[in-house]
Amino acid sequence: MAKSALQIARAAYAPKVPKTLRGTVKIQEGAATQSVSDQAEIKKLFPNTYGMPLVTFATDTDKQNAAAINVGVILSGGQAPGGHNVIAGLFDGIKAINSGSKLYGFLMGPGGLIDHKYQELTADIIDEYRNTGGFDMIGSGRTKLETPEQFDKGLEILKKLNISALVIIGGDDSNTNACVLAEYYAQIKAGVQVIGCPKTIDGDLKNEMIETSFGFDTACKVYSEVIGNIQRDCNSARKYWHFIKLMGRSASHIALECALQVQPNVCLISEEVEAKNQSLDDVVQYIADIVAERAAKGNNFGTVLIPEGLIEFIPAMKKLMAELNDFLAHHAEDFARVRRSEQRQHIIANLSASNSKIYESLPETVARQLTLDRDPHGNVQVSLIETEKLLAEMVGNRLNEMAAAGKYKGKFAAQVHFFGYEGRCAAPSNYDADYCYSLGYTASCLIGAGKTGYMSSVRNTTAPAAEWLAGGVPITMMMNMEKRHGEMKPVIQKALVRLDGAPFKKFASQRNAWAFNTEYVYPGPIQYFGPTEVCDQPTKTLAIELA
Ligand code: FBP
Repeated sequence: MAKSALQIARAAYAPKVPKTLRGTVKIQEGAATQSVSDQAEIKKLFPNTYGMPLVTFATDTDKQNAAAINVGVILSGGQAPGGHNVIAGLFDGIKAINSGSKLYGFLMGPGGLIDHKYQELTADIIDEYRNTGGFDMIGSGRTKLETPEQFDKGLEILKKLNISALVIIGGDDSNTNACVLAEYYAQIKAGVQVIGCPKTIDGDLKNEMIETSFGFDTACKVYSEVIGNIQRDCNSARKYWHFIKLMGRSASHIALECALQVQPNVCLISEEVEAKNQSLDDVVQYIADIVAERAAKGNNFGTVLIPEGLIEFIPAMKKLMAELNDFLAHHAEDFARVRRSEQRQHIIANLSASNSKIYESLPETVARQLTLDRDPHGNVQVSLIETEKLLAEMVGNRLNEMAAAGKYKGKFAAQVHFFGYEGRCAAPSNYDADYCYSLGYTASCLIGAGKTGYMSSVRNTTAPAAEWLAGGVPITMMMNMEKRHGEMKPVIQKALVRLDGAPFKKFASQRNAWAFNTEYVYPGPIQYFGPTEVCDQPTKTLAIELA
């Protein structure tokens, strides 16, 4: 593999780790846990892995003599910067337990376990990928591990390779599956532990014990750099409004973090739109009013940040999408037989009157995008819905109406952008390189301590890395019951932006000034070398949350 100069220099970077992980570790067990809600149902579904204690690791003075272990690892779902470092940390951790330990990577996601596609990850391979972005060491995929047949098929290869622990690196859905798998293997006494690691650029896998999911830091820094570049261009030419959609599926954490970093003129927060029960029309009017007010001062330019999942949070659209999800889940085969040109009419005829009316009012492209295949977890693929174009077009139309009524005088020209994939495989920031390596190493400690059904947890991450706290959280603790594919299922609760949380409050207190004045910040690229105040800062979200 040809390497860039940065890659060569980064290979030498030694990730910073909590000081408790530097020698042999001992486990400390805390209090028993409960799921976040629906306790009775979750307890019934997870009799072997429910209620386990929180655990932390401390330095041990006794030298341990542990046996070699074989461990499997899977990268699951969307790419996130730092995944390779989780694997490197895990590798170094199991080698520290016993140098005869082996690590096997299952290829292209959970499907690799079921199809018995794997590769032994030796030191040479691991060294090639230290501190690099991407998931290409073993690939990733979105196959949902959910049936006992899949679990049994996986167990065949685990037994063949003498693997006694499996680490699943994934988002909320993949960690939910990790928990179901842990419970199943515990129930059939398979002798295989399952450990999860919190990954997703979306930042929505976090709670009291998981401060952030890895990849969020780097992805937001990459997006903020390019938004900053656009803002500088925008402020130089002063002739365009840039509508920028940002990845993040449901939650608006990425949009909020980027807003805190770049101070745009407008940033929509889906969770607020929902809380205020706003319609699409309200959102359009909100933006159009800011455009008009800036135009009145001669500023016919600006930036609008749009979270990827916005459309699902507009209450009327949410109801429509819920009915559409149920309809498509229950009539998938019939719908596939309907001719493409007749699909829109078919849906209009089959939805309830109110939803049918809204669906009918949508532009053709958006209506079609709403019926595209769901991902294997039943989610609408919001990255395929072009809300940035929809809003730019609707704001333009609204401004024309306002101009006709004498309420707007200006020039409106829009440019649209979608930043998503360009941030997911970036070289990890120092924060993500350190955090990921520590998460992987902690996973090895959980394995060494015989735990299963736990998620690796590293906390206190706004302090210097030496003071970070490594431990494990029972995955059942993060669960609640939700409707998926038309059925109630136990799933890890997604962490949405909290409107009473400090990051949102900070944004809300400043957004009017950013809307009407031009107070852009141009953060520039991630720095890997240089002073700590430039290279080692966490996201603003985390810094504000933990302040
Ligand atoms: P994960 O939740 O699996 O980490 O995926 C995150 C994400 O990047 C979302 O932000 C986005 O909506 C989705 O993946 C896109 O999925 P795909 O890579 O399958 O197009």
